Amino acid sequence: MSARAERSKQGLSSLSHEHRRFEPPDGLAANANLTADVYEHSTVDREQFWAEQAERLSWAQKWDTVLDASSLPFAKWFVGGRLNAAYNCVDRHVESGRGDRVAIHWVGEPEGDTRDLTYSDLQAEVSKAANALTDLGVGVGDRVAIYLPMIPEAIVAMLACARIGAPHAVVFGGFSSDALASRIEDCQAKVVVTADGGYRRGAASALKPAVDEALTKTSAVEKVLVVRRTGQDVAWNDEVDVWWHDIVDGASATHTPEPFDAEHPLYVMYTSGTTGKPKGILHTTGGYLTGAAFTHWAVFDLKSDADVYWCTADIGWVTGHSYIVYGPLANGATQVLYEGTPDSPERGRWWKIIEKYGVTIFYTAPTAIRSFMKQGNKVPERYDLSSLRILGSVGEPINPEAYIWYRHVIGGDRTPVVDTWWQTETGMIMISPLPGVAAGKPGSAMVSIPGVTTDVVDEKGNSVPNGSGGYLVVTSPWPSMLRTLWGEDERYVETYWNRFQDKEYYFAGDGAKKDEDGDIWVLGRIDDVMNVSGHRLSTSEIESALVSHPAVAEAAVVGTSDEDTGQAVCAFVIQRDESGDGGQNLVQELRQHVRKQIGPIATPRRIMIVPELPKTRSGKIMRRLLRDVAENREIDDVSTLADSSVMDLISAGLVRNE
Ligand code: 6R9
Repeated sequence: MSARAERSKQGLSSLSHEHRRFEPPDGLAANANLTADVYEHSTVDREQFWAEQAERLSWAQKWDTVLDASSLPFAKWFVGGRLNAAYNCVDRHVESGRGDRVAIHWVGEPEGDTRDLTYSDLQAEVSKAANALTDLGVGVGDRVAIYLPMIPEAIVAMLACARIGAPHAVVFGGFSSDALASRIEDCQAKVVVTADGGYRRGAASALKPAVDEALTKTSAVEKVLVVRRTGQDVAWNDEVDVWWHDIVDGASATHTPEPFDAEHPLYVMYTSGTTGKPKGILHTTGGYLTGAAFTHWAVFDLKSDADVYWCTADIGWVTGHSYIVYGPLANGATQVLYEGTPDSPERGRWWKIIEKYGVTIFYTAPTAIRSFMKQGNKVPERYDLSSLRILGSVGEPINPEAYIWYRHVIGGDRTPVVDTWWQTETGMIMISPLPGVAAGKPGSAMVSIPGVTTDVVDEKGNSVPNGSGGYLVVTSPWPSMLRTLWGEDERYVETYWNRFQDKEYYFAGDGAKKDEDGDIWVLGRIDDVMNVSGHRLSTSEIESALVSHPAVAEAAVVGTSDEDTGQAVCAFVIQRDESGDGGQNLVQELRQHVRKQIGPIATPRRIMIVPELPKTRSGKIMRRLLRDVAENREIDDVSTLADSSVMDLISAGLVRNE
């Protein structure tokens, strides 16, 4: 092994100090949807395996060919098959006698503002909305932008689009009018579905003005369909604006869904690239729905007649698409949908909802878990969370301390934690432990789910040995893979498929490590991997070390350029509520702590105690901005920050800390 490879291995092996293992509880393992033999079964004939999973859906016409890979990376799945996604998510459950089952327990942010929708209710609502959209002139293939708060109409609108074959482009309600306008323009949306506003942090927050402004920047839109949610005043243009209650509520509740080709576009979801224009990820119908339904059933061990499922994502993100709308509803699940913020009107709001509805499966993000950790154990301890049986995590690496806290304080040490790795592009969970099979390792997403083949490879695309790190790739097509970038076939090929010569691998843009058992640890985006004196160090690894110190609630690490070492480690740290006032002693102590946990090479050059960290609205830490602060640069564009005043707080705090 070269000296460089040896050094790189040392850097990566420091994660292996995590030796805790959590076996699945006996009861869960004995009744699990999947057992260990599924892995072997899925590899005997991968296409046959996915064909079996596609049988979970109702097809108007069965496919002739499972996978057409003749013009990769433009794959086609279930070629010749025809189905309707909305029929699969709604009508068929009613037809099989499950119409009275609650599909959605909706919880508005104002307390007591709740609504339950059964599958029959959903069928009527989706049918009405499909008829109304048709009346507005939306036809097969037309795009509809959806810009709504977390209210049932958001799901209804998505399914109504799917029902009439009009691909939706949901834009997160927290995005600005500029972001909305550029997305509408890119996909040429004919109709926008929005609301007067929604409730956030205890107050009505307006949405329609952003749509009005966006319409001054694009001429694609013909009609705006507006849900009345808050009752606040809105500007009105009779030629364009239509109230939902005027045309949807009165529409016929009967609508016959037409089956579409398996490869008919289902939706476009925009996601930020590293720079420049957002990418319009295109998902199609048959393969996507198969992947979302199978993984939701397998990874969460869903028992659709008994479980109450809750995913806290917003429908403006892919997690909301696959694991609030398409996966759970295709499976006939009962789920909670919550409109507001986790701490409104009080810090225990989420736990109160879990107690009230007896939530059994809970899926959230590490950033939320860490912010609850920061508040201490007393808040969740006031609630009865004993209904929970499986916890999930998604969106970023979950550091072992947060994993343990989640399992212990929220899961009462009973619940497996499934750390699920996937992306907008993959459409479905790709790497995750199966809760009835795996002995969970805090911090590791473990292995590819059955039917998926991933690997960690070097620069040339060669598989690295256990104990080493490299690039995370998917080595064969999967049913819910993105089909292209909207209107940008070339960028699709360039961004994801051209990284390795002679290898048709999907390049995920994440760094990962295989431990001695061959289990995968996702280290984060490759631009978050630092190189300090030739050692490969992961930002998340150092963040984990910092968070494992009792005084630290949350940490973000960036690599800053350094003449001597290439990059230097710079850490931003939020203190726990309960701990002392921090300052120089704490900074010294944390340096020592990281030194001890990982090694001298990882010792942060600078540690800054800050009150908040800059995050995107989906909760990802914006390391780019922190890098600017650390390198004393002018602070870059903060337009996608959830709260742009955070940067002022950090800069003010820095003056104090220097
Ligand atoms: C589903 C979603 C995708 C990126 C992905 C990776 C990070 C997601 C993760 C994870 C470590 C996990 N990511 N899940 N990193 N462990 N369990 O988040 O989609 O918004 O497209 O983000 O998120 O870096 O590449 P998306």
